[in-house]
This record gives sequence, structure tokens and C-alpha cells, in this order.
Amino acid sequence: MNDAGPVRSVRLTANLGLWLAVAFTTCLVTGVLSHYIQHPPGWFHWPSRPVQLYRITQGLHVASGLASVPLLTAKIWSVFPKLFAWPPVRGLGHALERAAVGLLSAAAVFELVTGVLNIAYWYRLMPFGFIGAHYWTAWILAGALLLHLAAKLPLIRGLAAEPRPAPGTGGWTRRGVLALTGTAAGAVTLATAGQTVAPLRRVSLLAPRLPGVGPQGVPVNKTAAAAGIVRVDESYRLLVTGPAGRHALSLADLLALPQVGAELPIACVEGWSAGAAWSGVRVADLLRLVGAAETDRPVTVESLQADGPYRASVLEPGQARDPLTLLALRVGGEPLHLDHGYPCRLIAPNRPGVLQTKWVAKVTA
Ligand code: HEM
Ligand SMILES: Nc1nc2c(c(=O)[nH]1)N[C@H]1C(S)=C(S)[C@@H](COP(=O)(O)O)O[C@H]1N2
Ligand SMILES: [Mo]
Repeated sequence: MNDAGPVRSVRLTANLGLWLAVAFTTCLVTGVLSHYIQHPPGWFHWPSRPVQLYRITQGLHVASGLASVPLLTAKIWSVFPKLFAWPPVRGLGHALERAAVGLLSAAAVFELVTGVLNIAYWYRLMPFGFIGAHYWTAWILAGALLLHLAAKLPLIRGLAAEPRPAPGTGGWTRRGVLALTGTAAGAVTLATAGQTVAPLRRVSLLAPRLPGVGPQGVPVNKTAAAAGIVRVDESYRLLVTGPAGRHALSLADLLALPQVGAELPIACVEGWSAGAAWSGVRVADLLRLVGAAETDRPVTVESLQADGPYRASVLEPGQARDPLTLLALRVGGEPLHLDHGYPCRLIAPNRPGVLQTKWVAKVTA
């Protein structure tokens, strides 16, 4: 020990708590946003610009979540002896406070564990629906965090008022623990950020997906085989339906329509993302063919894939009309690889990967 007092101190715990509160708030805001984009309530509209926005918000979600792992570990370490303090409860107020802390810790550990299991594809360790469990636990965490902060407010005020203790010398110091924790959080971030920040690829030892690695230089989430799509032959037709009728377009018909290029990322909900140069037919041009160009109907895009949660997606009217919203036929100048959605796939700006439907067979306005 050193003259600055024990390393495990209220100040250390409070410092770590501040960092964690920032990280969890970032997770909550970006996570709830991602939820609304995928399950929009009536009042919610998600714009198609800025092009890279979802890539950034979901990248931040996973990065701040992963950085929370060392932060939470250090915070629990800093209060560890207190968990076994005797007597466990000193009156009603104290009981409620401890209950809030218990709930907060359980919810925080659950969010971090399920998040990591999701991006590592260890779904078998989650015998419950990930999305519902992770979503509702986020709200529980937010509520418990507010209660916890309210209970600790007098203590935090007191800390702010009292002079900072001397940093101390030799042995373990509060600053030393904070620096170690910060370094661990930074290392975790560096080791995974390359899944979305291409220049960091080479140091991203923990990233489950890397931009540039995969057929045609783009990672694949669900392969054609996994989606039950073995082969697409000349009988393929894209059915486009709108108020003025229906068209069945062959691949040759699609290639005969004006081809438009767009530099757009696949931004997976799992936090990885990869930019690519796509080209194909504007969804707006298809809508014009069936008299839906001027209507404000949402547009449903369906896949050849028979079932699975991501076989269809909906474009809000504003998203459908964006000139960069394409049914892509090519990537990097080549016809799409079957795993990227051959013969055509949706690619639209500012959209989660799960909504970039592959193997498109129907467009309905
Ligand atoms: C290591 C930490 C974390 C990781 C790796 C992680 C990962 C993920 C992933 C992959 C999704 C996308 C799920 C999907 O739409 O299929 C997601 C969604 C979400 N996350 Fe996290 N997360 C973490 C921590 C947190 C924390 C701490 C919170 C809350 C404070 C949180 C709140 C949410 C919410 C609300 C959603 C939206 C769920 C939905 O789509 O309904 N996450 N997270
Ligand atoms: N029909 C269909 N389209 C789909 C999926 C799917 O499972 N089925 N997965 C989505 C997901 S989760 C992502 S991240 C992107 C990935 O596109 P890529 O494999 O071409 O990179 O495709 C999306 N399109
Ligand atoms: Mo995805």
C-alpha cells in the first residue's frame, strides 16, 4: 500500500463507474436505434442519408460494448470485498440499494455475455431468443443504472467536493489501476475495430469478420447453401408489382435497364462492415414501371429464400426513392457471387445488413 490509501477506493469505483455509464449509455442509444430501424413503430422514420450513419452507430454499439468488458471487470474487482460485507442488509433503504446494484450487475453481465456470444456465433449457448432478451435487458439495465446513480448521488457529490488524494507512489495505485483498465479497453477496441475500420485490419486479432475477406472481397454472413439456395437458372424472374400492374423480368431484362453505380457498405448488426462498389437497377426505376413512382407506399422486397427471419425487408417510401437504392446485379464489376445474392440483391444507403435482402425475387409496392 502507499500513502494515498488503499487502491480499492470509492474514488476508483466512481471513476470506473463514470466510464461505464458513458459506454452503457452509448450502447443503449445505438441499440434502441437499431431496434427501431428493424422494427419501426408508426412514428419512427429512418432516413436513407447520411449513407454511412448506421455503419457508425452500430460499429459504436459493438465497440463500446466490448470496451465495457474490462471496465466492468475492474469495477467489480474494485468493490469485490464489499460484496461479502456483514451484515448483508442494514435496513430497508440499504436493502433496496443492494437490490438495484444486484439487478444492475446481473443485467450488465448478461448484456455483455449475450452480445459477445452473438458476434462470436455461439448461438447454441443462448437457448432463448437473443434479440428479445438483449433488448429488454437493456431497458432493465437502464432503469437499474438510474436507481443506482440516484442512490450514490450524495456520495458522488461528496467526492467532487473533497480534494483529490495524492496519486501515491510505488506498488499498486488508483491511477495504475485506471491506466491498466484504460489500456485493456483500448486493446480490446483495437483488436476488434478492424472489422469496420479497414486500416486497423492487421491488428484486429479478435474481429470475427474482416472487410476485404470473402468472395469478391466482401465478407458473407449467410451463404447461399445455408439459405437453401443451390442454383439459380434461366427460369429466374423478378416479379415487380404496383398499382399499375405487374412485370416478370428476366436477368437479361434487368441488365437491359439503365445500370447505376453506388459505393455503399454492408453494415451488419454484428458491428462489422465493408464497403464495396455495386451496380444495378434503381428501385425507383422499377417502381416507375408499375406506376408506383409517385405513391408513398412502402416497398416490400422478398427473397428466393423460402424461410428465415431475413428473407424479406421493407423500404420506407423515402428509402425506396433514394437514387442510391439499387437492386444490385454486380459488385466490383463482376456479376454477384451466389453467396452475395446472385442474381440480384438489395443494396441501399444507411441500412443495417439484415435489411439488405439477397436473392431478390419480388418487389411489391
Ligand atoms: C459486448 C457488449 C455488446 C455486444 C457485443 C452487443 C452486440 C449487439 C448486437 C450484435 C446487436 C444486434 C442484434 C440484432 O439486431 O440482431 C445488439 C443489439 C442491441 N444491443 Fe447490444 N451488445 C452489447 C452490449 C449492449 C449493452 C451494454 C446494451 C445496453 C446498455 C445493449 C443494448 C442493445 C439493444 C437495445 C439492441 C437492439 C436489440 C434489437 O435489435 O431489438 N447492448 N447488440
Ligand atoms: N435473403 C437473405 N438476405 C440476407 C440475409 C439472409 O439471411 N437472407 N442476411 C443479411 C445479413 S445479416 C447481412 S449482414 C447481409 C450480408 O451480405 P453479404 O453476405 O453479401 O455480405 O446480407 C443480408 N441479406
Ligand atoms: Mo448481418
